[in-house]
Amino acid sequence: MVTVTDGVATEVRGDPDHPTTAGVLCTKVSRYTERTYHKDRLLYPLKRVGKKGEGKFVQISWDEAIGTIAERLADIAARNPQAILPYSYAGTMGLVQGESMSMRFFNRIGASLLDRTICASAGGTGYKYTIGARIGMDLEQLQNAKLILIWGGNPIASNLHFWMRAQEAKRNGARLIAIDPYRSLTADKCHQHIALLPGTDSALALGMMHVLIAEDLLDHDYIARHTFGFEQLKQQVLEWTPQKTAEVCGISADEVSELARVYGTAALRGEGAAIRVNYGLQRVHGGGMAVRNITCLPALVGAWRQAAGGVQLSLSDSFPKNNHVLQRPDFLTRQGMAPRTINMSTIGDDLLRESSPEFGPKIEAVIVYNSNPVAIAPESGAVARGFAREDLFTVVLEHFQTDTADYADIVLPATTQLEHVDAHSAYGHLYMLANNAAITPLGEAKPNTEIFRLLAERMGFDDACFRESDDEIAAQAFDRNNVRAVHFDWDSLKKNGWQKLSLSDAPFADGGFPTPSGKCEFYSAQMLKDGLDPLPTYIAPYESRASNPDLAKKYPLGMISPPARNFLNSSFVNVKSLRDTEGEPHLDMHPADALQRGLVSGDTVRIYNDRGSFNAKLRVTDKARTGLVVGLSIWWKKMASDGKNANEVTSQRLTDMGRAPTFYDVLVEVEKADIGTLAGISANA
Ligand SMILES: Nc1nc2c(c(=O)[nH]1)N[C@H]1C(S)=C(S)[C@@H](COP(=O)(O)OP(=O)(O)OC[C@H]3O[C@@H](n4cnc5c(=O)[nH]c(N)nc54)[C@H](O)[C@@H]3O)O[C@H]1N2
Ligand SMILES: Nc1nc2c(c(=O)[nH]1)N[C@H]1C(S)=C(S)[C@@H](COP(=O)(O)OP(=O)(O)OC[C@H]3O[C@@H](n4cnc5c(=O)[nH]c(N)nc54)[C@H](O)[C@@H]3O)O[C@H]1N2
Ligand SMILES: [Mo]
Repeated sequence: MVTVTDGVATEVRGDPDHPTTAGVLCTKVSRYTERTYHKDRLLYPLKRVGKKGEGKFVQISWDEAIGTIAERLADIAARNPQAILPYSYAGTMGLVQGESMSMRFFNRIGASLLDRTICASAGGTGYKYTIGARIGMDLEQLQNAKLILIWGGNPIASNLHFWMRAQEAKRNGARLIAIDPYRSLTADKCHQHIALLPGTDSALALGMMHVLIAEDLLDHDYIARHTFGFEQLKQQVLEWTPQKTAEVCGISADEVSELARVYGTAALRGEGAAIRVNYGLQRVHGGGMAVRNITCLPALVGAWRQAAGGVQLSLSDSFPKNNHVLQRPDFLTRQGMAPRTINMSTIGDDLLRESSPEFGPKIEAVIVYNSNPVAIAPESGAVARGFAREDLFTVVLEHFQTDTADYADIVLPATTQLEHVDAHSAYGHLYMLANNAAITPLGEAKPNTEIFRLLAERMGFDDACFRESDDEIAAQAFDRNNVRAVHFDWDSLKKNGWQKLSLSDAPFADGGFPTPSGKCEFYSAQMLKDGLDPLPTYIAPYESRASNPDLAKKYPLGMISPPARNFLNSSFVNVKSLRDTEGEPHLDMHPADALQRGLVSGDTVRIYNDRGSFNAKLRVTDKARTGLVVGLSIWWKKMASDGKNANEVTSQRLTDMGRAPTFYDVLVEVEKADIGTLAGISANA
């Protein structure tokens, strides 16, 4: 809800009647007006006049901007449309301002497709192999749970509305257990914190299954009726004794056994045993398998029988989105085109690739919207080198002059959520949402849709879908033929703001998993076909002391870079009140590791490996377990004293499934930074 006085938005509030949020907003979004009216908002189209990355631009007209882009894209498309690449992700997750008009445009051109893997595809894939779809327990049942495992997530920072319900459950007597290598804000407030080594969650789940089976903490009826492959699973987990599990995870054998017992007992008593499996544990080599293994647990103990039991990763597939209508992939088939797919998580390497029969044409143009790849993509030294290519044509649609916008040839000012219309699905709750425009666009900013409409028109695409208004697109966002959304009506959604999907409270109380067998698949034939182990297994990190001792001699510390509470990925970093709360880039290190290196709190340290380095202010704290350093993220590079951020040291290696990045599968060494160099940089800044 937005308060507007004389055409100016003065306050953004939560709707107290909305059941999931109950009127509460996170710290970031409550500052959304400060962000919208920020003095640095991009208000006019710009053309680069300095070197790439330097950030020197002059204002141009919309007519010149659209003309220049259309001409350049038409020229490239005439030779090979696949040399054009869209690059977009989570700036807005709206169905209209995300991938609707934009994808229609790129499909009409026949541009390369983008594999949108940067966030959730590893776990999403593991989850789907096991239970069939990204469906799970409804957040609105959580307050009734008696046990909540918060596994690889920090909801106080990243999912406040989950945390509100977890608190209510706690007041009702629930036990909260955090499984996280770092004592995050959330882990600190749980009854118990299991600080395992990063990337070892799949082993912990195997160890739990071992104990559940060995101690017969099983729902035999649920297993018989609703699962597939139990006998093979039994064999598979035999070796995962609490002792072996404890060694791999760097915890005690008692922690493994106790966790299994507490979990199995709560579920078998029908008390509501809930698992919130999040994203932190997916950003490692075996991230997909970790989620798969965890997703097997509720079926073993029959936790799905209770509405307040089961597991939630994402509820995305609950929403019947009309992607075919929104994005028009039929433009490709009709033109007989089957463009290649570029993985957004390897954009660094891919921008630097020459044409070849395997790769296809060299990338000649990138259109970036809703994303800031120079800051957020892994191994960002390579990403920046790619965007610095003189022969690359780059267009960036943005609110601000981000690290990526500095490399653009043309920057286009985009509207914020206060200025445009959108329809939203969600991944943590079950409401369809309408985003009405509260104010008129600032300056000459335009919605993403309008920008692609103008480009389509200038390129002579006269298909009717390019003339649809944002309301017309939004009105088709959900599929009314699907039982969950039969009641969807854009006009009433616009009036009411939100509308819950029609779904039962406990999705798998009586089985009905949307897998090939119709059961929860402990054994997955599809995984075998896809070249994976069909049964739950352990996949070690690429970079850890146990899996890569040679590398660990040089770089002995693991590093993770999860979201800072006051930033949303790299959004909001330039909002002063929020940045002031975070202060400056920090690195948390355990006292024993600091002592060994002669480092103390307040030191400026250099974190480095073969891929690159960045500086941060050291905080010596036992929040980080030994052997692990933590740099809360994602800072704008240009707002750091050395112009770098944590992604300088992350790698472009991909997860076991889902082709996702391995941001938290990294070894580094840390030393005191050379203050001389630093002083030089800040003097120039
Ligand atoms: N404030 C804020 N909120 C956000 C975001 C943000 O940037 N800022 N981003 C949004 C987005 S895009 C996403 S995807 C979600 C992410 O939301 P969550 O999945 O909750 O992710 P994080 O907050 O990153 O919490 C990840 C936790 O996992 C831990 N972790 C790291 N490695 C491992 C591991 O190997 N095993 C286990 N068990 N834990 C590990 C980290 O220490 C961290 O505490 O949050 C969304 N919400
Ligand atoms: N080291 C490290 N790296 C990470 C992560 C991590 O935990 N650690 N997390 C990863 C995850 S989970 C994710 S989801 C990605 C996120 O990466 P991105 O999806 O790139 O997210 P943001 O960094 O928030 O950048 C979004 C940009 O879109 C712009 N924007 C917002 N709304 C609009 C709009 O309506 N129109 C246009 N044109 N622009 C808009 C914002 O101003 C912002 O600059 O980062 C990943 N990178
Ligand atoms: Mo994400």
